[in-house]
Amino acid sequence: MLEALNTQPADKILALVAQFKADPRANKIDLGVGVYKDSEGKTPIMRAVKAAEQQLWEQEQTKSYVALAGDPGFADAMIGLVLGAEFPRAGVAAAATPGGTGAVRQAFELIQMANQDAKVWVSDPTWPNHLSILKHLAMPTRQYRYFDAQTGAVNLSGMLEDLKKAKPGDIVLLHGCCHNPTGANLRLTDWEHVISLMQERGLTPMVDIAYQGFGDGLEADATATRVIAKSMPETIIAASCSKNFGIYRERTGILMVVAGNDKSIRVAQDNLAYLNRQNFSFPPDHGARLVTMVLGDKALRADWEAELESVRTGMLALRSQLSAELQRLSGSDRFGFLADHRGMFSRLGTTPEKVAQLREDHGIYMVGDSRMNIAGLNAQTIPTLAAAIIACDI
Ligand code: PLP
Ligand code: TYF
Repeated sequence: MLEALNTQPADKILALVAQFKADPRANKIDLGVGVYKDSEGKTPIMRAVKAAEQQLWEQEQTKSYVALAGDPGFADAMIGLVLGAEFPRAGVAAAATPGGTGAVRQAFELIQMANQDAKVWVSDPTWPNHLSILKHLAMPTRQYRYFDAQTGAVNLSGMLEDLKKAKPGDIVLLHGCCHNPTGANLRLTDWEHVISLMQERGLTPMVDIAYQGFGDGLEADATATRVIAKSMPETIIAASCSKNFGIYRERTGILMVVAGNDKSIRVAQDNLAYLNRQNFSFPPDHGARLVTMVLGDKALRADWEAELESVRTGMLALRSQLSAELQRLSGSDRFGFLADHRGMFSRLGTTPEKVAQLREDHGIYMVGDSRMNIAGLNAQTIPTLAAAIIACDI
């Protein structure tokens, strides 16, 4: 049987992790996989998460199953975090999933069950796993223009022009904030245009929000998602807790479906639980419980917010320093976009050959499309990176 299988294409981001590890150079710099690192290169367990974990260890009485859609308390807490405390709970169906990726996968399957012909429109570029899962599910997929390589900003007119070709019932996959891989994001006024177009054409938004709190702040990063959910008749939201709670390996995420009428919510809730049962039955609980504890306890929540805020402002400082250093060395403003980008990533906007040159000649590892993980830098490595970028004539 097994000889009938073909080997599968490797995940290019994850392949880079192994390549970096194998590089013996002491001064190598890892700007690859999207995991937050502090100035010492460590990915810490957040203080509030550690405290919640200790409480949980002391208080948890059973490890029995929870529910197919996960703990309703987790759904309540996450709906509050993503959609805001005022958002009507009755208008949301939700199910816990293994990570944000699990939510993306379940969302695609839900779409497929509802409408086999729906095309999923994704940004060009988008997170490679979006395309890979869509391909695996054999779902019709289209790309809309998104990134303007000249300016390093969003190509809004190209995006709108392409989305005008979408048919009623099609899905538009949007990054709620901190676009991966480019770092370029829509402004609120731009979002209004996208929303109007989706309304006019009868399109359904699917928001993937994996970096809430990494861009402009916890509330600001959720604004677009909230406006979409309020403006559209139906909205699908896949949220990840991996980055903002630093609980990557706990596999914590949630799929939400927002709709205007009770019947739709009931049937969506039923289908979310059904899909969980088909794919893995009960979702993991440990990370979800920690998130619920942190969000539900005043002191833990305040501490978590403070730590997340220092992560966010730290990355912003790295952006400014890199942009300023490149301005100094290049004598131009052409790297100013690095300071305007938000989240963990920025697309430098150079060729795979130059990316290979940075790796081979300078020990600097970034994804082949020139995506850099800003959190992989620190005050000492920024001048090295800037000098290498100039030396490679980028
Ligand atoms: N969506 C995007 C755009 C991402 O960058 C990520 C990566 O972390 C995810 C979803 C989901 O991540 P996870 O499955 O680790 O929660
Ligand atoms: O884009 C990233 O680097 C993160 C982490 O298959 C990641 O989202 C990368 C690849 C992957 C899963 C997660």
